[in-house]
Amino acid sequence: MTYENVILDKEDNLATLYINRPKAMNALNRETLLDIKAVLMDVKNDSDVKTLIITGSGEKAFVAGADIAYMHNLSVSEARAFSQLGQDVFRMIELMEKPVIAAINGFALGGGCELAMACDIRLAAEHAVFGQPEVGLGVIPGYGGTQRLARLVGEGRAKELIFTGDTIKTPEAYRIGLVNHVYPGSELMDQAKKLAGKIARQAPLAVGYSKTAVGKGLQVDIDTGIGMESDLFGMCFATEDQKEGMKAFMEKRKPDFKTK
Ligand code: CO8
Repeated sequence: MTYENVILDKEDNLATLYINRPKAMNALNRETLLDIKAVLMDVKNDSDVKTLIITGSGEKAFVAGADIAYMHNLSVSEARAFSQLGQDVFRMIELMEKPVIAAINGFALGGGCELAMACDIRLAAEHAVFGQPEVGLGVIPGYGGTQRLARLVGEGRAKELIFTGDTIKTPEAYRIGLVNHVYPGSELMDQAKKLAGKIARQAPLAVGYSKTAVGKGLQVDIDTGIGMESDLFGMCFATEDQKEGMKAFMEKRKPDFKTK
């Protein structure tokens, strides 16, 4: 299937989603969000795909935010619906039981920073720029930024970034824990693929259950969280991968996981 605003590339067990609106610095309009949603459904249902990388086309922008030209005349109810659409699409990333890596190749502002934050792991090019500049446009982050930024970097830092609209470069984003790793721009995709490959060699269901345990666990109290963890741990013992993984250890060989 071809999309107007994104490119989906599949190679072996890896899918790569490029946000592709070069004229608008890959800004997100309604159509782009719907394209992303369609790609997420595709990836979720494709048992051959183990990992998804999300990045921006070109070298300048990951995503420079929600599309301001599209938003500027929205009514209250239209703005709310546009916010909810982005929130729903980004939540699909978090709820999908496959790891999603953001390869942040340039500007990640507003909705772009929010998209990156919805991913499981963030790798950034040295030249990338992050921020939630919405208050300078008379609005607030609307794709989950007020919630995820505080969870990732802490309340004080999140409030300062959001209240000032300041942008930060990759080294500072790394320092405050917004990104996991920093690479020269020319190495970013290779490193993202390397990481995806490393994850793809693990037991797929176990990786998916881990994502669920961490993600859902962060939203509940510790006792509920560890209860959920033991349920999921038990469920692993109903999988072929657990049998193969432990048998391979006993036989001093590499496991050959068959689950898709
Ligand atoms: N929306 C629409 N068009 C954009 C956007 C954007 N977010 N960002 C860049 N563009 C367009 C520019 O208008 C320009 O178009 P044209 O060539 O037709 O004039 C083209 O991309 C290239 O941009 P610049 O010439 O500005 O390139 P620079 O290298 O000089 O600057 C920047 C790059 C710094 C990224 C600059 O473009 C910029 O500041 N962009 C806006 C960043 C921003 O404010 N993002 C936040 C938007 S608000 C948001 O994301 C809210 C999310 C929640 C929404 C909730 C739903 C209601």
